[in-house]
Amino acid sequence: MFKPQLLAITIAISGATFAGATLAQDQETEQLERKKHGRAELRDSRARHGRDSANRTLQRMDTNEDDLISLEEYLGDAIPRYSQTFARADRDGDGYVTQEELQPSRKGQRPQFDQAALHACLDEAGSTVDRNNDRVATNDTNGDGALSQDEFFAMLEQGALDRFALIDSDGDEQLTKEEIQTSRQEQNALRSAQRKALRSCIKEQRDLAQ
Ligand SMILES: [Ca+2]
Ligand SMILES: [Ca+2]
Ligand SMILES: [Ca+2]
Repeated sequence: MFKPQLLAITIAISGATFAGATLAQDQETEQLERKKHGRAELRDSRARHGRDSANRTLQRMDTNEDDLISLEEYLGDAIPRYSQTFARADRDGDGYVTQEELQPSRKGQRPQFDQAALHACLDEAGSTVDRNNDRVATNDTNGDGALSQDEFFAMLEQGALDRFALIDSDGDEQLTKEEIQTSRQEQNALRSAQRKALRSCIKEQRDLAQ
């Protein structure tokens, strides 16, 4: 069920700074729900949650109330968050985002494992997770080795455009509730496949270390 291409896009757009938080939140919610419900009920509740969340997204972004989200409405929702995202990424507050600042924090690292072997295992499992190796290089327009606010905003803008294109499956430059819902379901499935690959690769590394 892996769609490597889609997965790559999903990961690339989710980005280092926000992906971790969302994932942790998802996992926490999932664990809580799993405790409360059985598996079948969990599936129902997920479907309900998916519908509700697509409805909420539509309500929030659809400023002209035509039940569709145009590219303009989509970007209008994303742009106000750029400054906050930049401020969070620029950890030392010098106005530039470096490659080091884009790396996951030490807390999220797994130093007890051979990182190269872990990555090889993930690659083999079909996980094409973008490990943010060249986000600075890719977006550093003036080549000074760091991302200015303008360069960072341009990167976020491109991410939003890519995300819109990914959701807009019929390419009519309008997002329907169904397109949002389907895209959420696909992303959730990809994320869960990804988590599964990570779990099994970590287990493999742990077994090897013993
Ligand atoms: Ca609209
Ligand atoms: Ca900085
Ligand atoms: Ca569409």
